[in-house]
Amino acid sequence: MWIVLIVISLTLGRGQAQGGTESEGRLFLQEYDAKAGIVYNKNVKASWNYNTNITDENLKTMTAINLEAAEFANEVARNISTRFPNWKTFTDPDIKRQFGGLVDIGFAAINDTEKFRSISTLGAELTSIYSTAEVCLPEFGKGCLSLEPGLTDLMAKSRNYQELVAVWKGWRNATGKTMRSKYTEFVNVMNEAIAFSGYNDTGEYWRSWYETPTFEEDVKNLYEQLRPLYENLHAYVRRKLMKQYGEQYFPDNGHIPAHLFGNMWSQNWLNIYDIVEPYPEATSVNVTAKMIEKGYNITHMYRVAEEFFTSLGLGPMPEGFWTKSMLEKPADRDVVCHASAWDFFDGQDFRIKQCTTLTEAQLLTVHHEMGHVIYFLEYRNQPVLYRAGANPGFHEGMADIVSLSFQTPEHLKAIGLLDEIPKDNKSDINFLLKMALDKVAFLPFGYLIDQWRWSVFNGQTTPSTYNNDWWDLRCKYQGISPPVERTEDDFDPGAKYHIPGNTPYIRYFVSFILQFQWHKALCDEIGYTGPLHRCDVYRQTAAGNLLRKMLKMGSSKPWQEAMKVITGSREMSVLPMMQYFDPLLQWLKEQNKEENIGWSSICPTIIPSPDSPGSSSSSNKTNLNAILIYYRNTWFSLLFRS
Ligand code: BJ2
Ligand code: ZN
Repeated sequence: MWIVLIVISLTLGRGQAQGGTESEGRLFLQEYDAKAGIVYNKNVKASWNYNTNITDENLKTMTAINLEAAEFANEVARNISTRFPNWKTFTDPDIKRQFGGLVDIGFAAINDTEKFRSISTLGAELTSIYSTAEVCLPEFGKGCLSLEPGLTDLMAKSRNYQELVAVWKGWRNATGKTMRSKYTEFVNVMNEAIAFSGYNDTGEYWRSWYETPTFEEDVKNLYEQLRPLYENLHAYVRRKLMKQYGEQYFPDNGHIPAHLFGNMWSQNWLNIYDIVEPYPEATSVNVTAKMIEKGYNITHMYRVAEEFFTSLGLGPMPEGFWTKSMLEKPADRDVVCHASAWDFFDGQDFRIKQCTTLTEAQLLTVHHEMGHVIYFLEYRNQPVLYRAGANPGFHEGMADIVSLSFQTPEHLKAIGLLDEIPKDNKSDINFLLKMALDKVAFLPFGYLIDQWRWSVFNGQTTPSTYNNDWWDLRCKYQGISPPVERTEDDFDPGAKYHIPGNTPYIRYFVSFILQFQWHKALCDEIGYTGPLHRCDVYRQTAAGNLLRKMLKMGSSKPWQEAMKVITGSREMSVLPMMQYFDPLLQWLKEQNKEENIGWSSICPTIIPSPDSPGSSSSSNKTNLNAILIYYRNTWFSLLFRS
């Protein structure tokens, strides 16, 4: 009896001195999971309410609930450090991974409630400026238009140079320009908050989600390998656009004016396919026209996407998806139209919010958003903490992988959006060029957005050079120039959703690599032996099964392991993308024989504005920097043109 008592007290004593045991840790996580599901659910609901009905009332509620969620995260992290001070010595890697996730509470770590509240409020206000902006175009016989559908449609269809300038400039005046000082404040308070979590700046925090110390270098290398593909596309498209609009509009530095690509941000060039089509006499595909001819409506678009996934054995969308999603733009209130997919963390409620219209581009976005929902569905049985992509690029890769099958002539024929599958080479080049306008044109854009933001977060880019540094990157990577003068009164980054929306962007660059790797893996899995660009995995459950193995892991393991499950390798690689586009690259090189590929690295002058709101006009040093940059650019451009 004595001996037993001594042993028990020793065990307890030792337990207390060293903190909770591993099995207590496991119980703690179970309890956490049940509570976190409720907290997350409440938080997402409040955010949904704001995003689908922008009102002050909904903003207040969302911010209050955000604060509750932050308090919960803090409490959990505190509990861990008091009850499990030795959790890092636990042997179960899964418990350690979850504890690691729980103590890394991001912005919630800040010890000042008001400052935390301001992160939430500033983010919502910036998104609201973006989402409610309008541009009035009376000089072109048009009234006031919002981005979706009005301005997007004009950018896609107008071939009037001056009208395109007006839309491009009008959008930037209505959005970025009005949010400059708020954005500066937003950056400062986020950086201040993230320091409490031990990060040097917000960019470092965002990059930590990739669990790769060499991440920045890795993406740079991937980009460099793909650069020739982009440069060849750029040179070819430049020549076609010159023919369309006239050489007088093209600067002699080899750049293309940024408003001529059929897209507000020059990120996706699909809408100018008609201008750049290689062989007009061969087959090309006009999905929008076919959708209209076939009597598609909005629900039909979502059913078509769902059917693709169910044909692989994935999905379907749960019942509530159809009743609770916002699939069309409501007429009676302001909403955030930018499309998105939502996981409500209760294992049943999954929704899409999209101001859907009847076009091919929108049909692709429907597939993209539904791809996210498929990922949500597959990992719904994981602990709440692991209900995320293996890294953010994985989520985007999953969202986009279907687009590679969906757009093949084989697939479009199978679902009645194309009459005949073309077999000739010219039609094949037409098809590949169209895919390049979507997938290759995007690469530098996907890469540069966070180059800019990382530089803002780490202080290398200050408010006095926000726009200058933005255009340096647009010029360096995309080879494009603004069609009208830009100054530091403008804030062109703010005209792109993800800047006010505060969504990291490098995920999309990563996704554009991954989706080709996975597409190849799925095509190999089903025994496909033809050219990679004509592979369609529709109705192939073997492909669905392989994909599912990766999806259902969520973020429970480092992404390299999820990658291994699907591709057999732990690395990101550009080879499948290069293989996919190789026939086009060879063709483009031939077409570009007489062209100067590339462009001058000398960028347009962005005029500094010492007293622009948001620029730190009180700092002489930054003003001096801005002036120096002005002279540097002027000098360089004089030199170049002479
Ligand atoms: C149209 C698409 C995003 C996406 C939305 C808005 C921000 C995050 C989500 C997340 C998904 C998740 C988008 C598509 C390709 C390039 C980029 C662009 N909207 N988001 N909740 N795209 O990725 O779906 O839905 O991970 O949970 O922004 O620039 O248009
Ligand atoms: Zn996405």
